[in-house]
Amino acid sequence: MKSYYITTPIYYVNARPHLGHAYSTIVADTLKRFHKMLGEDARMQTGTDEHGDKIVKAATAAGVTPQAFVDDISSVFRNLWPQLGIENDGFIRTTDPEHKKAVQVLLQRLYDKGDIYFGEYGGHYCYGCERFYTEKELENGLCPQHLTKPEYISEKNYFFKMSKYQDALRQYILDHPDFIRPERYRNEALAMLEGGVLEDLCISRPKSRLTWGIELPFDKDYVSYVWFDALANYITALGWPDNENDESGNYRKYWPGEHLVAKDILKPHGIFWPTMLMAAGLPLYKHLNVHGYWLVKDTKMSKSLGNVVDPLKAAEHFGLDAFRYFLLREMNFGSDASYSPEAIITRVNADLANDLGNLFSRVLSMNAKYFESKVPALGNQLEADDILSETTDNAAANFVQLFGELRFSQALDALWTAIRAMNKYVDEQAPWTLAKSGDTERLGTVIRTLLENMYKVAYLIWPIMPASSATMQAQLGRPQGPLSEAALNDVLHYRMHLRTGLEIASSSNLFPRLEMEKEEAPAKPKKEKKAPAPKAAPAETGPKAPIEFTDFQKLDLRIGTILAAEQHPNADKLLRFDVDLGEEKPRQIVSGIAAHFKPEDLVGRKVVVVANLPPRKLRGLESQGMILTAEFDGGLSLLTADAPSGSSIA
Ligand code: ME8
Repeated sequence: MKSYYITTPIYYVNARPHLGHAYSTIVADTLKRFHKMLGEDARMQTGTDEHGDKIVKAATAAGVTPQAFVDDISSVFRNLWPQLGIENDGFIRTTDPEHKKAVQVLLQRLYDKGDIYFGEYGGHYCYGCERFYTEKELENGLCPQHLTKPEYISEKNYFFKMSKYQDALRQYILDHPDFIRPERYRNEALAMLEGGVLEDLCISRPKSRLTWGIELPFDKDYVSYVWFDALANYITALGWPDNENDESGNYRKYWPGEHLVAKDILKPHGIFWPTMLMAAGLPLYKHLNVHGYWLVKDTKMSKSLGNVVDPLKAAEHFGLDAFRYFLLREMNFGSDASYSPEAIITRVNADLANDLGNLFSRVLSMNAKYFESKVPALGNQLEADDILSETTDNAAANFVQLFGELRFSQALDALWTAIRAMNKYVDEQAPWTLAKSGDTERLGTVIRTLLENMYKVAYLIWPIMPASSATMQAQLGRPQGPLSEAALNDVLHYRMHLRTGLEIASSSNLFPRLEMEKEEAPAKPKKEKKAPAPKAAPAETGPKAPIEFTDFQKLDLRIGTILAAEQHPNADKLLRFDVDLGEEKPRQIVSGIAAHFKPEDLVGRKVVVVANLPPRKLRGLESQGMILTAEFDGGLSLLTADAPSGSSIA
């Protein structure tokens, strides 16, 4: 069985998890799930980076020991991941005793080989980055990351001969064009290797300055540089070095693996780590996959700006699967993306509530109405049915290809071409008209074609939205499909997956529309205060001012027949109707009459509709007209006339 190993950065425990950490970890989870779907033995690894100055400083500020501090925050990370639907197979801490021992073996191996030497070094040290900067690397004398003035430190330290591997690494990157991807980061890494001789890497800190680290096995007065310790996690987590030659161990099974990082840590992963692996005589990772930064409303997330996004709160507020979908769909992998409540609400309402959710809701409720919720048989197929299935098959194949290339946004967009085509097919095939004309065989074929195509989407969306995928599959009468190469091939290449006659869900409310809350809405420019307008008489009671006949003529009043009626998914007081006005397609009308009527009693009723009002959204559903009613003593009656649908009223 092919294996697949994906890692996230191990996060510093000096800060609580935020949106950026959640993004990398959710992406790693979806990749692991995707590779499981391909039938591979997939493993995902995350963890926490717990040594170094930064952590000591944070612990001191919190008034606790470094150990107590790291135990606390590490468990916040560990406990967060399952709540975001993440199934990590391992969680490594750099304070784990096995990791510490393994790092010492790695250090000793490089030392014995002569790749680590002792020397004097003076440099500009940034405590935030925990690294030395050369004069050239500083920007106006400041650390380019933190914009703070580094401290000039001169001391004796151990160095890793990184320069020795410079040419070999450069050649390796040239020979393996997708070793670091997307391409812009490969070019950045190459530029680092081509801009003169690479400096050797200072891999120790004297204990006189820092004790919170892994002691060097060859000099007890020094601890390891935090990055040297941290990078090794990717193999120590697999049980290296004890199982280096053990065919059945995790190291041989999963290494070399795939790394996922953001652009901030390209250098350690693109330069330090592969040269360390070369020196240790170990295979290099397969790919370094580098993503961009999440900005919040186009601004860098930072504690001081108070705009740090708590991923758990966001997932709870918007729905976990909706949040996961948004992150993968919105960010073009490799580029920066902007997070805001408006962006997530717009995306979720358009793609999930309107497109996917609405498709499931309307098809399942039609199937309930016309076939008592049983999967109808497929009759003779027409060209339109074949075109739809072909569109879905192409979309599914594109989705799999693009997702494998980490082009998540494009992959989802490809899958959505199928969802949009299905909604269009519903409108064009107009099952309600087939039902009216009694063409049950054609009606069954249309609904069955839809259900089969919907199943493919439900199955394929699992890596991104595992819970919703399971619900959708169950709604179609197939509990969570198996994950194997054969199962995926079935979904991609066969068109029939459901059982004729099986009773399936009669309704679906997967993704309720999100409403913008006051604090989420963009600030409106303040309006000039106007003098209060004279109060109009209350509309319902008092007589209204006379109007011109030409005003009355502006009204387009028509007779409509209610074809379908149901409760509005997001509002108790509203009903949603499909009303035939004699036009090509029925109109969707939303009306606030739920307190007075049961939806099922209204199907088939003739009503009077104001047909030329502009469409209006009512709790997320578009209303394309207004049904007229007469009010009396708290009761309500529908205006009606015995005339065919579409007759105009004059
Ligand atoms: O660098 N957008 O840890 P760290 C997207 N311990 N991703 C973001 C992000 C943002 N705005 N902010 C952070 C470290 N990330 C080291 C790693 S690995 C051997 C050692 C994510 O806590 C992204 O994955 O600073 C980034 O690379 C990582 O968090 C940095 O996490």
